[in-house]
Amino acid sequence: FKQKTAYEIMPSLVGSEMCIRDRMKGMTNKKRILSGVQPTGDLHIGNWLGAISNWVALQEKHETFLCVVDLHAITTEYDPKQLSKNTLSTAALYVACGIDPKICSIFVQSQISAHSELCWILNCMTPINWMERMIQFKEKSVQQGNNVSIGLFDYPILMAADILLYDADYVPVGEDQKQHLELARDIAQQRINAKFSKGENILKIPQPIIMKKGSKIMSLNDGSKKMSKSDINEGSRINLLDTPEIITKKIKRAKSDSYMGMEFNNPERPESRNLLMIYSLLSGKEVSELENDLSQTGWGTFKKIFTEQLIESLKPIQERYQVLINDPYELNKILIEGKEKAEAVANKTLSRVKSELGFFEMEK
Ligand code: AQP
Repeated sequence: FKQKTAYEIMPSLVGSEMCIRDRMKGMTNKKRILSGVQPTGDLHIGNWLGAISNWVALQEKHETFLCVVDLHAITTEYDPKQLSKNTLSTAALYVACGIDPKICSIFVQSQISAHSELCWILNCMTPINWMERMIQFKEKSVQQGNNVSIGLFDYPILMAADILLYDADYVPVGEDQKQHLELARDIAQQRINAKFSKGENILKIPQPIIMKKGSKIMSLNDGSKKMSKSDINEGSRINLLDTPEIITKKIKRAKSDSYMGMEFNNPERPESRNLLMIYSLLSGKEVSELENDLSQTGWGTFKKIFTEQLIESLKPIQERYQVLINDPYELNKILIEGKEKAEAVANKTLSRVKSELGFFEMEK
């Protein structure tokens, strides 16, 4: 996998104002990053190409906090027997994908109670009609039928708490999370800073980082639908831990069309566009070069080349994952160290928010 460097900080959102943390920071001048993935199942290539690979590209130059957002994972139906296993496996995949635990803090969200506490405070500050606009809630609640939890509705506020606790400058995410990021900014700016700051801002206003390529990898069954862990059809996605046999089978069955040659910009061919994008990201070749090379190639041949590339790109991740998942001592150590660093930052922000919002403080 060729590391991407082309990303954009959403132009409409530029301008992260100074906050109290900037004045007090001292420890490092690096800009801070916060991001995470829910342990709702096996991570797929969309999570990798749209989010985790960006963290890898950014980690050297930023102070990076990466959580496994397990509190988010219970906002939809889940299996308690799988939660802890998926949490560990997600953390191991961060490292297997190239995150260096020596320079990044990797931790589990539910281990730091400040996330839930700040979430409650932000709940009380956020107008309900802001929440009713959230597209992901609308989409996911349709899938849940009569079983929609308050947690699912509240998901974006918990996400805002995750981000704001770390005074994150940047939040690298896929396209689907952009609206949630905008909400976090609005809550911080309009409902906390504007109402309660006496001078400097209480909370940092974060900016999303969305990669120009790979920010929305689509389903293998429907090129107009996002690839997703919760899609009931397992064949709609390639998981990072899929074996070569499974990958081959899934790509063979992936939706194609009746055209000859691969194209990127034909609106009638979303599946061709999606696979070309993935192939370009994995091979490091430009889409235009691929379109040229593959203009006379049929789906059968392309799928074979594509499958080989996928298997080759995922192999090193799978090998590193196997080493780590079989070394619970090492994984635990990474998560303990990550938690210690993250908790210190989170608790500091929470105290600051509580103090500025008028909560009673014990005499020391
Ligand atoms: N298809 C995708 N293409 C690019 N980026 C994606 N992300 C998710 N799907 C794609 C990005 O991965 C990060 C982690 O996502 P998440 O697990 O926190 O939740 P999600 O966005 O809801 O991802 P899924 O896979 O669709 O999970 P489920 O089905 O459990 O909801 C985010 O940065 C996201 O943008």
